[in-house]
Amino acid sequence: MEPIGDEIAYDQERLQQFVRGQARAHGLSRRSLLRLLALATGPVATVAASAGPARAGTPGIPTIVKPLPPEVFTVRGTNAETNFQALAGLGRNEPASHFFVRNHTATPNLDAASWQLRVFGDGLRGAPSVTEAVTFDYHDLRRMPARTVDAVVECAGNGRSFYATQQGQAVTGTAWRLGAVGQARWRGVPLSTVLRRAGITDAAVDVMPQGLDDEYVADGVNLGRVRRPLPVAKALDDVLLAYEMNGAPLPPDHGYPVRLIVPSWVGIASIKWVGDIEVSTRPLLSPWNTQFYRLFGDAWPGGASPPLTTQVTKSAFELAWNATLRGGTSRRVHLTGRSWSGRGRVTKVEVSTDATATWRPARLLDRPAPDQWVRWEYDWHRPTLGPAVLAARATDETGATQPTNVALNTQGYLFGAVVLHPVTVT
Ligand SMILES: Nc1nc2c(c(=O)[nH]1)N[C@H]1C(S)=C(S)[C@@H](COP(=O)(O)O)O[C@H]1N2
Ligand SMILES: [Mo]
Repeated sequence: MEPIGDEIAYDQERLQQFVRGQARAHGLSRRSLLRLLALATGPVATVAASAGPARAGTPGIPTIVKPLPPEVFTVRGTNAETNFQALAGLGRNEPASHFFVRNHTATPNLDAASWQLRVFGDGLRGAPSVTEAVTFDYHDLRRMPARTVDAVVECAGNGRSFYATQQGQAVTGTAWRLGAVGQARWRGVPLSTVLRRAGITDAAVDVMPQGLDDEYVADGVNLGRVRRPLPVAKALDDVLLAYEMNGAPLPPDHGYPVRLIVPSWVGIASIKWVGDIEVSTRPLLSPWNTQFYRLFGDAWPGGASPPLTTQVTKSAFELAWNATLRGGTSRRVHLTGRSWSGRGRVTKVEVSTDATATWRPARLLDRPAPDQWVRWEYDWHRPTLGPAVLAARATDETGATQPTNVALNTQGYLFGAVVLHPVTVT
């Protein structure tokens, strides 16, 4: 960074601090400040004057708005992974301050007052084109009957790094440990209500929500805005157009003003910052259900799996990686963690303190519920001092449990195997 005498560099730094929540604007809204900064500076102007997204990869322009303290988050490119030890002692729903962020580009600066949802396509009565779309504004949604759900959102790539570290397999994508998952209380309007009011017909088969964040460029190819089709059966079932997270308006990073919440499905289905929804009588395609979010590899000889839907069963200790645990004097270590599954309620969790050689039941601290994780605890008695490998294994109501290995897929999705967690007891 240039010295502060350089006005442009200074204003860029100021903007960064403001966006990180480290600076105050003294009564100015963030929007107004961005406008002022746009007038004051050249390079920032293109970003700010559009009231649109900062472009990912622009040096010095953060892609996530909320503070990312290192105790809580591990930053991975444009994304932030929740450190599981930061969830210890928190409720079943976690605060937005701790919720992981997965951004393809950057959190856009949107305004609920001017926001509109445009619904269009040949699956609606009258087949309105995108320019003739049925529109809803923020207050229209707020006036409709609301529903509240406690639900996990999890990235399909959560656990991806363990393909390399446990199975010796190279995969592409963000090298998450287990913290690309979170649970919150979401409130909003059932997507079915909006689709019915927009005039969905029996001929509709797919619904494609699209985000208002910047277009996503991968390997030099512009793939357009983030969007992914949902079959009508799911769209009319339990999907929410959410405008609240834990009783407050959605924070910018989590989709303000309105996002989809698609319970139990891979996180990419839960499109943030939704701006339009196409309703189609033919199946729709986007890169997010063709080249991404399917399983590719030798285990799928025909080409690829169908587009991913539900998440697999997983477990995580609320411990740092290579944590040091004090077990010396009390001869007992209290372990806690969380387990979840997209296929049904988690009904059983077992813990191993000897690298999966033996397993003992953990005690569930929450009543098993669909779309939610359960917290659990385990007392490790008389631990031997020195290094140890912990493991946790959950089983859901369908009987789906966590294997020791999973078949490789080249993009490293759905790592549901038991994770070996190294610790040291002192
Ligand atoms: N518009 C838009 N929606 C999006 C994304 C995105 O980059 N842009 N990321 C998706 C992915 S891959 C995941 S895992 C979830 C993450 O939601 P969160 O950032 O609120 O945790 O949002 C999904 N919705
Ligand atoms: Mo994701």
